[in-house]
Amino acid sequence: MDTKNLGFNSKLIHSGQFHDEFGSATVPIYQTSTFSFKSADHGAACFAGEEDGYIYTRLGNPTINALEDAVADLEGGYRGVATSSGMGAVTAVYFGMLGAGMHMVGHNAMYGPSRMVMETLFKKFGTESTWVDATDAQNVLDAIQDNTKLIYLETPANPTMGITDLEAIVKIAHEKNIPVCVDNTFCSPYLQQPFDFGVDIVLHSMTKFINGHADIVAGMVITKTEKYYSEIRGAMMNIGSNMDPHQAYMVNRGLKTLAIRIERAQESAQKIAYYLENHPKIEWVKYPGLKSHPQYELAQKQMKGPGSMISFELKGGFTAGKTLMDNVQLALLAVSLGGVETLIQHPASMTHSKIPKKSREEAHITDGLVRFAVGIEDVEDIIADLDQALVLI
Ligand code: LCS
Repeated sequence: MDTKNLGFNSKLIHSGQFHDEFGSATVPIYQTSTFSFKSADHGAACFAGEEDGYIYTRLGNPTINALEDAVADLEGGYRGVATSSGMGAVTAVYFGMLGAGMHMVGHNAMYGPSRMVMETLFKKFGTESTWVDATDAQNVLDAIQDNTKLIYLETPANPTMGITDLEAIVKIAHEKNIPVCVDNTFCSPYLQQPFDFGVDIVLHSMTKFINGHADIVAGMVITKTEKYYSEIRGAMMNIGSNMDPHQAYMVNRGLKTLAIRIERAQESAQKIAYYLENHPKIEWVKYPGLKSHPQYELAQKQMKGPGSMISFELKGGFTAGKTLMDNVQLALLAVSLGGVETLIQHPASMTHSKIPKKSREEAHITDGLVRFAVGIEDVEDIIADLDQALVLI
């Protein structure tokens, strides 16, 4: 169906979806590794790209393509490239856009492995990177070199909740013909659409909000136009970081309730952020919906809502944070985010532990920072859980 004039909630249900010859309400799982050709000529034509047709699931599959079309439509992009994980999406962009002798500039606070894979594996093959505090666009400009081929951002950033001015950075980058990629995982297309600000490539760990049920690991890259699409799809197909049809079915199922899940968690997160900000044992809270957030005004302009991720630090630093994490009962002590259940974790010893301490400190990922991913339970229960654990500190 043509979804062009539909609202976002309607697109969530209908974008990319097709119904099979039996009239199935949902996109079926085409659990097949390969597809038979009608004839030898048809097979040759499919390989030559002269005829449409599925060949082999690593290269394309109807269930996976439905999800790619859905997310691309929601982001307002050209086409999507589904991947086996969020890291599969990150590395498909790196492999597709970069090579030996090339350089990229990244935000210094972002999901740990997205930075570490560049500073270790890609460095080994001759790609250089510079990591700066991109919440000040001038730092990005200062880090650009003659061989810079990619600006890579994450906003809000995991786990500092720092917000980057996409419009300002796109302006700087495009003046020098450098494409900008944004990891939109923390917002999903429901809360932020980076293409509206001129960004060229958007990616997601769909393990988080898009799937939303903590039962699947998956990723997606979307390009704004045809440019860069084939390089990134080609990288994904040849590395083999493709999605599986069953995985695609599950994500497509979770996607449909994205808006109502986010609305619910976000409403609770705002209340929890106020509660934490006013608690005598809390040193600081970073949440884009609080006026105390350093980029509050920018968040209002760039995001449709503040989301459901909160970072905070307790008075008493890591020792106090450890007591809190060991004593919450409703919140699960677990990494990941964006699912229906509330999670709490400690980035310095968990998600960002592979980043050297000095780089972590430069990026404001302090040893006492606790990350809280708000789920869709009753907010009174989440606050009561925090309350009983905070008493013990
Ligand atoms: N980008 C962001 C912003 C992420 O938060 C993650 C995972 C990834 C990319 C990678 O996605 P994956 O391969 O795991 O699907 N973030 C995690 C986190 O904060 N805790 O555990 C995983």
